Amino acid sequence: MDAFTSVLKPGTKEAGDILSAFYIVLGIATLIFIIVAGLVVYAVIKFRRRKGREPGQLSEKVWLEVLWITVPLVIVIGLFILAVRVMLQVNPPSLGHKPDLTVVAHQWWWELHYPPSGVTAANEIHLPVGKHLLLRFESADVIHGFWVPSFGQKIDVIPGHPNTMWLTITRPGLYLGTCHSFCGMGHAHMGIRVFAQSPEDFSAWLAHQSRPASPPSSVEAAQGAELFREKNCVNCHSISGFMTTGREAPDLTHVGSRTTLAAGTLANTPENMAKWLKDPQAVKMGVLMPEIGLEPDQIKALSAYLEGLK
Ligand code: HEC
Ligand SMILES: [Cu+2]
Repeated sequence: MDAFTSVLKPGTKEAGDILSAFYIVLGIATLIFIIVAGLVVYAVIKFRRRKGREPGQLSEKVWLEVLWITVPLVIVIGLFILAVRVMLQVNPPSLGHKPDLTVVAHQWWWELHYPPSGVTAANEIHLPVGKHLLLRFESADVIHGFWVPSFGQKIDVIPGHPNTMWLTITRPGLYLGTCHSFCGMGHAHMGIRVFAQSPEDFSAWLAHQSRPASPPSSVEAAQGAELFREKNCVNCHSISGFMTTGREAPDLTHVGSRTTLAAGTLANTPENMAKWLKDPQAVKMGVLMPEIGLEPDQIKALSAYLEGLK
């Protein structure tokens, strides 16, 4: 799968528009730099100090004054028109439009809601290619920032002040990003992964996510499910079809289908799941999940249950 990690590799129509505007501005600035620097070098050499010769002096040249006022003015007006056009293209009004995805930032993970289908997920975003989508950003605690470089836009995620972003993804693949506003101890481990899929694949993913969790498929997994209730995991986490009391931690209904754990901190493997459950603080310092104090066989059972939640 293609991976997108740079503003110079745009993956959305909007990011492409922004990058084109950037290149135009860069081109004009480079041209001006070359002209000005060239004239300076020319003047330094041509009019350098020589015995018995003073450099000639110019004053009250009206045509020169008019020239250096109008040329920059025309350039600045041009840039202003360019900027306004790109802003209107990239950021049309979102009032009255329903978001396709609501992202709620938490210390230090992302809660995801797909309002049209009622699906709740966490950390790993799936979106369809080729659709004009509206994303809405909220914060559950402090100021965070949503920054996927190939989407071209940095969005501040501010408590009590939802922000929005429009995007039309043009290329399927994996888009990597991160929280861009320092939000506490776990900030460095608040990664974003966006899987841009064909509309068919996305619909299939969404349909799968909307299903309740599959029941435990082995004796060990059944013990894990029992422990999940006993060890108070349910106070913070929800598993649809099993227990949906917890609201303050990632939804685990389909945790086994994610590629990473704890917002991109670990690859999602049974070993890493066990490492996480043994001591989350050791994996992600400051994390708001306590160390539960589980025995090795309890960790094994819980891992078997959670990894089975595909
Ligand atoms: C006090 C609330 C709390 C309790 C109790 C709790 N967790 Fe968590 N858990 C969290 C938070 C918060 C996170 C998100 C951590 C992060 O990524 O910063 C988390 C993350 C996880 C993840 C990773 C999810 C993902 O999407 O990557 C798993 C798996 C998990 N917890 C399992 C458990 C299990 C099993 C228990 C019970 C033994 C448990 N948790 C108890 C708060 C809690
Ligand atoms: Cu953050």
